[in-house]
Amino acid sequence: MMRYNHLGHLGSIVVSFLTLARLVPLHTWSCLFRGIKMASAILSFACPSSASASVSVRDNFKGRTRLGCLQERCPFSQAKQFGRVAMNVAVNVSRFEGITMAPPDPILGVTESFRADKDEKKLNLGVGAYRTEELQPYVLQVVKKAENLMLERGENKEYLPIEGLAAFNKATADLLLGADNPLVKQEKVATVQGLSGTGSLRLAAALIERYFPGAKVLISSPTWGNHKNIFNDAKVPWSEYRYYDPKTVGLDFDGMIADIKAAPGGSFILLHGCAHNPTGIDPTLEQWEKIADVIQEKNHIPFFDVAYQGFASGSLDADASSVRLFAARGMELFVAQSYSKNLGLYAERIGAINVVCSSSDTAVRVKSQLKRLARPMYSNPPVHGARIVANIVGDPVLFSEWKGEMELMAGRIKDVRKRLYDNLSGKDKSGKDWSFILRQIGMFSFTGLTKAQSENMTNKWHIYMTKDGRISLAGLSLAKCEYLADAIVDSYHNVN
Ligand code: KET
Repeated sequence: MMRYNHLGHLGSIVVSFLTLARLVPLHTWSCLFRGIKMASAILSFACPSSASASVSVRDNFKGRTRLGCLQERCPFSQAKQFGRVAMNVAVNVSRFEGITMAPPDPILGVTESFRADKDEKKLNLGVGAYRTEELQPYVLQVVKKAENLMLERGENKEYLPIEGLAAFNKATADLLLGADNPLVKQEKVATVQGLSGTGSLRLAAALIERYFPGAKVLISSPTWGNHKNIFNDAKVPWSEYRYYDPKTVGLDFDGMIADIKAAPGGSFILLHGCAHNPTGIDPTLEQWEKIADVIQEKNHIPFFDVAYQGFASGSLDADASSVRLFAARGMELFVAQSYSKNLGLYAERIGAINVVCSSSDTAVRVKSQLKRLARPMYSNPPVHGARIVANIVGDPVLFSEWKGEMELMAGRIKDVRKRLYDNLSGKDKSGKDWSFILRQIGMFSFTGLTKAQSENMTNKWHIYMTKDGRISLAGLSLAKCEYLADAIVDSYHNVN
C-alpha cells in the first residue's frame, strides 16, 4: 500500500534542499515531517541509486538519524531520482520495513508449534524440560520449602551486587568442585552469578572476545544449538571437533582427539561436563584423562558447560567428575553452570560462570572484568533463584532432600528409556539394534532419525522434537512409550 507523489521537478529546489539538510537541526526536520503527515503522507527519502555516488540523509545528519538506506533493502527503491536526492511521499510505510522475519528457534520454537497443535495425541519431546508421569511440569518440594524459608525470613528485594548473591556463589562453586576442594579454599575460583547456563556462557564468551581476541572456540559436532548463536553474537570465532560417530552411534574419540590436537595452540575447547546434548554420549573417565592430556599439551583452555549436574547419573559428585579431573591437574578453566534442570528452576534464570585460575590474585582480576562486562549488559542478576539454591545447598536437610528428588527425576528418565527400548525392540522386526538408547545418558535420546523422518514424527504422529533427531525423554511418560515406538518404527522404515 505505497503511493508515490513526486514533489516537483526543479533542480534549484533540490539544491536548496541539500543545503538545508546539512544545516537544519534534527528537531526542525521532525516538525516538518509531522506537518506533512497531517496531510496524510509521510515525507521520506528515496534511496540513492548507488550508495557511494549519492548523498543520503544519514550522511547529512552525521549519523543522528537512520533514514538513509541501501538500495537493495530499501522499500522505496522504485522512486525516481531528482539529482542526488529524491523525495517521495509514502503512506503507512514502517521504519522497520527492512527487518526480515527471523526463523523460529530450533528448540524453543518446537514448543510454540506444539502449543498450536490441537490433536489429543500430541507429545512435546522438543525442549529438555522435566515432566511428571502425568506429563505435567514439576516444582521440586525442596524448592517450595526454600521459598517458604525466604518468606519466613522476610527477605528484601534490594539489588544484588554485580557478581550476584555471595551465598549462592559460594554454594555453586562448592557444588561444582567439592566443598573441600583446595582451589575453593585458596580462592582461586572467580565465580559470578549468571542468567542461567546461557547467560553464563555468554558472559564467558564476552570475556574471551575482550581478552583473547582472535582465539577460537572449538565446539563438538553436534552440540547444543545455542552454542553457535552465543559465540556468533559475541563475535568469537568457532569451529567444530568431531564427536559423534553415526556408524557406531557412539563417541568418535580418535576424531575428537585429532581435531583438538590440530587446533591452534591456546584455543578454548568447549566440553559438555556430563550428559552431552544432544547425543547423550559422554567420554569415559579414561577418555577424559586423554582429552585433558591433549588440551594440556596444546596449551588450550577447557571450557565446560555443565547444564545437567545430577541429571546424568543422579549423583551431583559423579556428574562433576570430568570438571574435577581437569581442575585437579592444576589447569585453568571455565565452567558455566545451570540450575534449570537439576532444580527445575528453568524460568528463574539461575546459573554461574566459574573461572578456575592459577592464583587468587588472578581470580580477583578475572572476576573484576566479568563484573565490568555484566554491568552494561544486565547490571546485576535476579535474586530469587539464587536464594533458592543458597538455601538448599546451605541446609543439610534440604540438601539431602534435593538429592533424593534428583535421583527420583533421573530414575524416571532411566525407566522411560528402558521402556522405550523394550517397545522398540519388540515392535521392530527388522533386526535393527536399538540398544544405543540404553547406552545414552541424561535427558535426551539421539535417535538417529533424519530431518525428513523427524518431520514425519511431527506431521503424521504429532510428536514434537528437534529436527536433528533428538527426543527429550524427560517429556515422555511410561504410558506414551508404545505410541512413540510406533512412530519411530514407522518414520525410520517408511521415510527416506
Ligand atoms: N547448556 C546446554 C548443554 C543445554 O542443553 C542448555 C539448555 C543450556 C546450556 C542452557 O540452559 P539454561 O536454561 O540457559 O540454563 N538446553 C535446553 C533448553 C534450551 O535449549 O534452552 C534444551 O536443549 O532443550
